[in-house]
Amino acid sequence: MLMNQVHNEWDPLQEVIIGTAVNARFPKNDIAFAALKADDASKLPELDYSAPILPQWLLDETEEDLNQIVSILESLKIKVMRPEPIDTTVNIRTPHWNSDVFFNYCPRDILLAIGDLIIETPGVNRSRYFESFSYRKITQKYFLDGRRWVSAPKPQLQDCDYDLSGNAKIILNENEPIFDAANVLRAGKDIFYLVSNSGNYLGAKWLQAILGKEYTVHTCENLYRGVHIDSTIALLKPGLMLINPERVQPQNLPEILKTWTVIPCPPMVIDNSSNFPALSSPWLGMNLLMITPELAMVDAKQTPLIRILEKHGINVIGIKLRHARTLGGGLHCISLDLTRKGQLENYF
Ligand code: DAV
Repeated sequence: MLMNQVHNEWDPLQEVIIGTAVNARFPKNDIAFAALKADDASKLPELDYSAPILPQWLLDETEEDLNQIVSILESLKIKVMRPEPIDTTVNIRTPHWNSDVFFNYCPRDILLAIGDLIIETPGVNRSRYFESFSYRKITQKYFLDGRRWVSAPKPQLQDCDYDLSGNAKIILNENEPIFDAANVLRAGKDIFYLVSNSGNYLGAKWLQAILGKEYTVHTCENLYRGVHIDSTIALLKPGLMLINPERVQPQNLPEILKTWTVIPCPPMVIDNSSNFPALSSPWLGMNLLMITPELAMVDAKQTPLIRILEKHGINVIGIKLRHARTLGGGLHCISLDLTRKGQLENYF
């Protein structure tokens, strides 16, 4: 029996990467940076993307919160790894473009772990082109320990890959596979892939080809055209999921998911104590991390959500991540579960 794998979003968590806020700053010339913003970002205060972008106190508070999350996970006997901080002062270039560099706060976007396979995904942002390098000590170690490790074909991310006219259904053209790992949710042999500004159809096709016949990649369409799936659907345990009621209705829910019990996420508690601008929508509050099928880690201020989870038999560890919305990542984003105890199963 193969150990050392991860098959879904909920089996007992054993090993996880937690991102870092060290050196965080926003890129100024990433053509698709807007794709990182929530789809309803127009309703949010505009960030001033000219330097100096993020005050040091905000990064320090975030690192403090991340370290606290790490301590809690470690107290639960979960192994936690951190990436190497990125030098975000450099410029990167390919034959087609140059870009400044994003920070590695969200491992969820960069690496996709399915079964014994770790995939460096063909991400949407130029500024994140080499972000997987900051995880290489970790991925190399997992490779030596028996995991399979691949990098998707590097997308060229040329200007023609994006349709920024505002008229397109999503900003990505279909010239080559492009997707962030956070467009994907895992449920054993069934994999859910959001088609959105951070994932095109060719990306789903590539993922299906790499995973092979044992898996089915289900594309989720017309749910949310913004970035990533994890503030839209959260799979909690077999048969139970949390959905964003503003984005998901019975008619756009993938057919196969209709067999599961749906918890509509209650309205989010919005914390106005920091009036710093936000990269994410308020729905980032439903971006949670399952520790076991009976235990979730959730933003502590989301008390209505916590009460509903408890009603469904899920205990909650409340945590603090004060600048989650500013930095564009909640608990699911800032974590990458590499190992969960369990087998590959069929849940549908
Ligand atoms: O709703 O703002 C955030 C998703 C981050 N992974 C939103 C999308």
